[in-house]
Amino acid sequence: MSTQIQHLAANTPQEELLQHMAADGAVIIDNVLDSQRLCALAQELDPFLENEVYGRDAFTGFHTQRIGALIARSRACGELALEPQLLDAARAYLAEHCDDVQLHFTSAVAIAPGESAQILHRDRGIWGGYVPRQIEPLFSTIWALTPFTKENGATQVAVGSHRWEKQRQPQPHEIAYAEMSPGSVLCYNGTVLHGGGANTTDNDTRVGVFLHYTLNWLRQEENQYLSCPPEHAQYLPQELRALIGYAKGGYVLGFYSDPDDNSAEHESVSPENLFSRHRDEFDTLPSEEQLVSRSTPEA
Ligand SMILES: O=C(O)CCC(=O)C(=O)O
Ligand SMILES: [Fe+2]
Repeated sequence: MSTQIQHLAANTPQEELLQHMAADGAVIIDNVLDSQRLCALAQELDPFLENEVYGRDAFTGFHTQRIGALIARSRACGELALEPQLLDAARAYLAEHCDDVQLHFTSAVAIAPGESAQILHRDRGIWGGYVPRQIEPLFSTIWALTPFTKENGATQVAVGSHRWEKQRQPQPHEIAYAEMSPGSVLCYNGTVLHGGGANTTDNDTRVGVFLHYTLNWLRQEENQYLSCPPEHAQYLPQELRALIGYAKGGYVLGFYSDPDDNSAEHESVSPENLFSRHRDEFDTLPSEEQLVSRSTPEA
């Protein structure tokens, strides 16, 4: 096993990407985005990054900006969340433990000069350790908008540490840096140890767009219904709305009833109905056999 993060070409077959995720817990796909898409992302995010609001503790980083609600704020970020190569990979990677994935977290993270290295952690810790280790809950992406270098805060990853026992800490030589060019993307799971790097440069801020996917039956880290409320969600493509949670995750999982509707037109229906005049367009009933088999865990 290598202590470097492997780099793959953008046209690498999905199977190979998933092999690296399984072995290393992380992999980089080089040069997925062209300069036009990078410009659009920068243009849409710059106004928010101009607000100089930094983290409030060592974990969020006193020299690090974090901008959320990216689906409501940036059309280019929405397109990125639907990027077929990555979304398909997320679905395939997480398929063992869910019927589908959902978008879990969006953030533009800018690490400015003077930032120290973030403590290494496993992102699955947000669920407090209650998700058993045999269930991998996350497929996460960090898209480089600027170069990521060891000097400017490239994400640190302890390659293969998703297979370590919980207490093991990496030796310095076991930590790799996600060095990559703008338009490249780091994929990593929720169990591999990682953290933002220190930025020791004088004037080189590192900016990445974080889009994390999780099992559609787990609570999302970023509350998408508040970060992208219906007034915003109505303008999104249907697929993106469904991806952030405005869809059912199973027969009844995630249904809603309209509190102001006395005519019962929107009673126990899919959130898709908020945006559609066709009441049951998105409600397909499973057979009785399917319902019984889905309610019974495999031995
Ligand atoms: O900024 C980075 O490279 C990583 C940040 C991170 O892992 C986190 O905040 O959970
Ligand atoms: Fe993290």
